Amino acid sequence: MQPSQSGRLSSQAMAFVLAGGRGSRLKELTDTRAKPAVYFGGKSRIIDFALSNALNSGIRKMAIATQYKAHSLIRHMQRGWSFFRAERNEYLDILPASQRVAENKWYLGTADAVTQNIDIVDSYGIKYVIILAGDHIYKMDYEVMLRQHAETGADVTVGCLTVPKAEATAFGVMGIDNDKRITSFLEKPADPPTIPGDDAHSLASMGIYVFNWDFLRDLLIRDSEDSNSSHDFGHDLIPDIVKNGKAMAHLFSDSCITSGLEEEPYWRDVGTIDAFWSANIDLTDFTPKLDIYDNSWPIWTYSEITPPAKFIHDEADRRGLAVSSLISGGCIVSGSEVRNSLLFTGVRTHSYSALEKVVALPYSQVHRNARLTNVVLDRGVEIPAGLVIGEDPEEDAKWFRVSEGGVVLVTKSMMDQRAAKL
Ligand code: ADQ
Ligand code: ADP
Repeated sequence: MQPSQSGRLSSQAMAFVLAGGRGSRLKELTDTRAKPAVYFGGKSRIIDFALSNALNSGIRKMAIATQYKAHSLIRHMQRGWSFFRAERNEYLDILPASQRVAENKWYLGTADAVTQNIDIVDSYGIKYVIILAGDHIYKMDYEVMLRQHAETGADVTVGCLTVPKAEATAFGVMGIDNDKRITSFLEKPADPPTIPGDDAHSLASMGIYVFNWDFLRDLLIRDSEDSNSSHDFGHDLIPDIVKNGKAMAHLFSDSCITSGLEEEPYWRDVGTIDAFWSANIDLTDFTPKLDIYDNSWPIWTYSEITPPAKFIHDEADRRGLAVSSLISGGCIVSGSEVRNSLLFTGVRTHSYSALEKVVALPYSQVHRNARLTNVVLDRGVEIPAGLVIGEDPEEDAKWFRVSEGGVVLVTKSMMDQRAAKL
């Protein structure tokens, strides 16, 4: 039976979203915006997934700690997430670094981002805090995790999932006992321990944590006085609780939201150009691994008011068409062929151009006779007539960023530099 709304622990919880990191492996895509503000899936930004999970889970108090290149993120929040009403006891606070403490300092680590805002969290009058990262793509009901936390009386509950051992070096890796109590925790180990009975996989922290606020508050104050600490959840606080307290693991598979379409739990870091490109292109699959059309778990966002996407014949009676693709509002596909691609708001493709596996961010434009394969176009990029990208890696690398996996990222400043030299 579903618990009644008042019995839901989410009504006594706040989400504290860490959105300060740059996401430097996304290269020039995060030159002007923080990773959580990077576009994803045709209409949204990466941070919308964590925030929508919180909202859909019943959480009505949120704070977002920003730091690196926060302008784009803050503008998005103001436009799309400003419907919280204090008179209904709902809050969404944006907490930029360096404005809260006397010494005018940046957030030193993820824990310090919370420590510097203790008074704000206090003012919410909540019992539980769920710490989230603003940079992952997944659908999860946090109420289930809160419930497990409350039932086990843990000091901290850490969200975790199974990853291939080779990838586990980028995560906090844990060992657990039969009751899911965490018995060991290593932050980004060079040689990750594997799951007993499965040499190929490790149990990785998702970087999401549930605490009782009273407990976390004391811990943060102690941590802030410790000169040996880097004030980071993964490096300092979680290993300390594993050693000296009660840390429990929450399995993502217990609370992930899947529709009839999704065969297995979906969680992606999208931290590299290759991961970003393929997670977007995957949405064009016949059976996508992530269902963004599930009305029961909507991904909330800010969306511009745009006219419908338009597909037209050109004067030579060439059809403008898009197949196996996602085309957002305001796009005009004119006399060109778009395949297995994802066009964000307001993209224009002109006659005789061809796009295959292209992620085109808002208001990018592809002029006549251009041909693009396996490309990411940053916002507002204009591809001049006749340019071919994605067929000759050496030529591409002269002007653009070619990823390890062979995806070509094109930004406005790359295009400007190219134009200046030619
Ligand atoms: P990392 O992925 O290395 O490890 P980290 O760089 O600590 O994550 O960033 C976590 C989140 O905090 C990100 O959303 C980032 O934007 C934000 N952030 C980083 N520094 C910040 C700061 N100074 N102020 C505000 N926000 C900041 C963590 C855990 C691992 C876990 C992985 C899962 O430490 O144990 O496995 O996340 O991805
Ligand atoms: P192409 O290079 O493919 O000929 P154009 O930019 O000349 O592309 O546009 C071709 C067609 O696209 C126009 O004839 C028109 O039907 C449509 N189109 C272009 N701009 C708009 C607009 N602002 N509103 C509606 N339709 C437009």
